[in-house]
Parts: sequence; C-alpha cells; structure tokens
Amino acid sequence: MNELTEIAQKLEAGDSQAVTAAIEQAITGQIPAATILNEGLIAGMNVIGRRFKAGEIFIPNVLIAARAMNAGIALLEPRLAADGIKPVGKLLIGTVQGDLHDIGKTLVNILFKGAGFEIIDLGVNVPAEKFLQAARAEKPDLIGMSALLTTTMLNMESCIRQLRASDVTATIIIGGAPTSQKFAAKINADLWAASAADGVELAKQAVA
Ligand code: B1M
Repeated sequence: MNELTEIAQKLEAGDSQAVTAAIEQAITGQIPAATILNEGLIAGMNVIGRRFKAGEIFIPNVLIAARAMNAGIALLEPRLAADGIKPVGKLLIGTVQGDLHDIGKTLVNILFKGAGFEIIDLGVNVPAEKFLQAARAEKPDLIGMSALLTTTMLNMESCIRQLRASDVTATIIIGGAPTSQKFAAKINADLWAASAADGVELAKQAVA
C-alpha cells in the first residue's frame, strides 16, 4: 500500500494518529502537499461521504473521520499555503434565524471541507443581515442555509429576498430536513440538497 492509499484508508477508519503518521511519511517521501490533500485526505473523505449517503455508516463515523481529516489538514496547511494552493471554492454557511439545529450543518461543513472548499461558518440562529454582511465581506462562491424547523425554513425566504435585492451574486444552496426542491424553487434558491453529500456534488458543479 502506498502512503496516499494509507492516508485515505486511515482517514476512513478515523485513526487520526495513523493519518498524521502517514502524512509525515508522505512529506518525507517528497510527495507534494496538494497530492497528499487530494489523493489522500479528500479521497478518503469522498468515500466517507458516499458511504454515509448510502446509509452504510452513521453520523458518529463521519465525525470521527472529520477529526482525522482536521488533524491531517493542520499538518498540511502551512505547506499548502507555501505552495500557493487555493481552495476549490468558498462556502459561507449558517443555520437560519430562530433555529439552533446544527448537526446537519456540521456534516455539510465536514464534507465540503473534505472536498477542498474553504468554509466560513456563521453558526446558528443567523439573521439575514448577518448573511448579507458576511457575504459582502467574504465574497463567497456559495451561500449555504440550513433549517430544521418548519417555522424557521420561512426565514430562508426573507434571507434570500434580501440577498437577491443586494449586490451579492453568490450561488445560494439550501438544505435541512423540512426543505425540498419545490420549496427551494419557490423561495428563489439556486440549489437544494437532500444531503450533505449531494450538496458537495452540486457545489462542485456550480464552481466548476
Ligand atoms: Co429538534 N426538532 N427541536 N432539537 N430535533 C426536530 C427537527 C423535530 C423534527 C423533532 C420532532 O418533533 N419530531 C422538531 C421539528 C418539527 C417541525 O418543525 N416540524 C424539532 C423541534 C420541535 C425542536 C424544538 C422546538 C423542541 C422544543 O424545544 N420544544 C427545539 C428548537 C430549538 C431551536 O432550534 N430554536 C429543538 C431542539 C433540539 C435540540 C437542541 C435538543 C437538538 C439539536 C442539537 C443540535 O443540532 N446541536 C435537536 C435535535 C437533535 C433534533 C432531531 C432529533 C435531530 C435533528 C438532526 O440533527 N438530524 C430532530 C428529529 C429528527 O430528525 N429525528 C429534531 C440529523 C441531521 C444530520 O439531519 O439536519 O436534516 P439534517 O441534515 C441533513 C440534510 O437535511 C442535509 O444534510 C444533512 C445530512 O446529510 N442538510 C443540508 C442539512 N442542512 C443542509 C444544508 C445544505 C445542504 C444539505 O446546504 C447549505
């Protein structure tokens, strides 16, 4: 097994120590940081995303893999920055105002980060003005909104209305259990994702 396959497999197993050890070995072997990221960490996280979507693994497995991913990224970050490697896109995300649910958003963040996106997470209970302010400051490629309550999904609508009336041009993606494709079309979102893994695929196409 080469170092990159080992990184991917140890990440899938959620073994942070083994992931960092294999990355150190790959660095010693002169493998470029971007290759380690793409063919090691991201390859492993793609498998996690696919298996989670297929119902073969569950939230705790994803969170454990994310911990290993973060340990690996921490090790690679200075090298990626030194090599001038840019993220594939920037996602600004938050759970909308009135809503404190963030487990789905955390999974979205993990899989997006795993796919090479930079994440700006505004947290939970995010009012429209905060989305707007942050979008102007950060200039993301995508703005993501999550809602878990039927009452707060309506806040997505006013949020999107305010963003559309502004100078912000980012692609807007929404998700969360009570939302749907039909709802997304009704409130003028660009994309709706049934799952974090679907969201990543749609986002990759949007920034391509
Ligand atoms: Co809440 N809660 N909760 N809760 N809670 C639900 C959502 C509920 C369905 C339970 C029920 O009654 N059966 C219900 C909503 C009913 C409704 O609106 N019709 C409910 C309620 C009523 C409430 C309170 C009002 C309860 C109370 O206080 N009386 C209260 C509200 C607080 C508030 O937000 N203001 C409340 C509180 C809580 C806890 C704090 C206890 C906790 C949240 C902890 C946390 O998030 N840190 C909690 C939980 C855990 C749940 C349940 C059990 C699980 C939600 C969850 O995390 N699912 C939920 C019942 C259930 O679903 N069985 C429930 C797992 C998560 C991975 O799924 O977020 O859908 P989900 O994300 C998916 C996809 O939707 C997608 O990707 C994810 C996975 O692939 N996705 C996106 C999500 N966001 C996306 C964004 C994207 C793309 C994809 O792009 C941007």
